[in-house]
Formats: sequence, C-alpha cells, structure tokens
Amino acid sequence: MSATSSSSSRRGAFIVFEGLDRCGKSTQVDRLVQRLDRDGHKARLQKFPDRTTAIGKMIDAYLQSKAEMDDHAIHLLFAANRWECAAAIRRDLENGITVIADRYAFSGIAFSAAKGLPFEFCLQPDTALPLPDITLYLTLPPAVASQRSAFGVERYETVAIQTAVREQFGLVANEVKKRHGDGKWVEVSAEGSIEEVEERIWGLLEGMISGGVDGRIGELWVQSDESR
Ligand code: DGP
Repeated sequence: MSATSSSSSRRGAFIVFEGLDRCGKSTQVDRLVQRLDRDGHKARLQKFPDRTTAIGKMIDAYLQSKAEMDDHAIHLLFAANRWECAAAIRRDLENGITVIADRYAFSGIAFSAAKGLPFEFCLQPDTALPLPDITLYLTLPPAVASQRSAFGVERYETVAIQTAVREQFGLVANEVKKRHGDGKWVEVSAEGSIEEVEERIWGLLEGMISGGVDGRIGELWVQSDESR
C-alpha cells in the first residue's frame, strides 16, 4: 500500500470483481492493485475466500477435495469468511482506502445455487455486509475458460458446473440491479489481451478511484432510500 491518499474527505471505493473460474479475474485484480500503488493511491486487495483464516483453511480443504461437507454448511462457512473480514473492509473504506475484492457474496450465491440450494437461502447469510460501490463481472464463455491452463484443478472447475454458475450469476445480476440500482453491476468482456482487458476496466473505474466516493457505505441486499 502506498502512503498518499487521493482524497481526504471522501471515503475509499469498494470495488468487487466477479466471474467464472479462469476468466482472468485474479490477473486483472493484481494489475489494478499494482497500478494504484504505482500511481500513489491507497488501495488494498481482499481475496475471497480468504484462505489464511481458520475458516478459510476449512474452505481450502473443501475446494481441494481434501474434505467433504454438507452444501449448506460450506455455504455458511464461505459467508462467515466474508463476515470475519467485514469490519476491516468498512474501516479501510472510511479511512479513504480503496478496497478491491477478488470475489464476494455474489460468488457465494452463484456457486451454491448452481448446486441446487434455494436462491433465497443462498442470499440470506450475506445480508448487511458492506455493499460494493461497483461489481465488475468479467465475462468469458465457459468453453474458452476451460482451455486455459490449470482449469480443472479445483472442485468446481468443470464446464457443466461453470455453465450452471453462469446462469446463476445472471439471476444475481438482476437481484443487485433491482435492489441497488443498475450502476452497481457492470459486465466487462474478458476476451482479448491482458492489456486490452486492463484498459477496459481502468476506463470504468478511473473516476471512482481517483475521486473517492461520497456518502455512507451501504448494506448488501438492504435497500436504502437512494437505491429505491
Ligand atoms: P478462487 O480462489 O477465486 O479461484 O475461488 C475458489 C473457488 O471457490 C472458485 O471455484 C469459486 C468458489 N467460490 C468462491 N466463493 C464462493 C462461495 O462463497 N461459495 C461457494 N460455494 N463457492 C465459492
């Protein structure tokens, strides 16, 4: 993290990246964080799941198929993993730090609903987490993602699962737009070179990051007066 702040009175932006496995999301998140650091912005990367905590270690074992777990139980663990990071996210945003999350509650819903859990059940445990100011959903056809290196290493990396997850992400997008407004969920094509995708993303985020954000941090799935 760098030492200078972009704005003193406005809070930091909470930016979430979502997408199917191997869509290039983590590469883009890393490049964005490096770019902000180079430009002297205060920014922090938050990966979900955060595999470093006690809960994160259980999730990691599950994803690597070293442990089995009931679908509901693992869903709640993923949500608990986000809750244990929520206070730090809120604090950083209030201190003018941009927080960039690699996945968030939207993956939680999409992956668990794709396994057959009821959508409403999937949505509940993340209610009132910090609301992202924008979620960029990187799009790539599952068949293209499956050609990328290392696809298939972890539990969810099959074309059938990724196709089902993509369908659920569509429902999640509708829910975000309905409850929080159209501008909170933006699709970005992840096709093309790494540099091309990076510029596409930067074009969408530059204003919000350099200007900071006005107003209080919202609560996920809780409709405020502004979003009604
Ligand atoms: P990643 O570290 O970004 O490769 O994500 C690990 C895997 O975990 C990926 O297949 C997506 C999945 N995942 C991420 N968050 C959640 C969640 O909240 N619930 C479920 N069921 N799966 C998730």
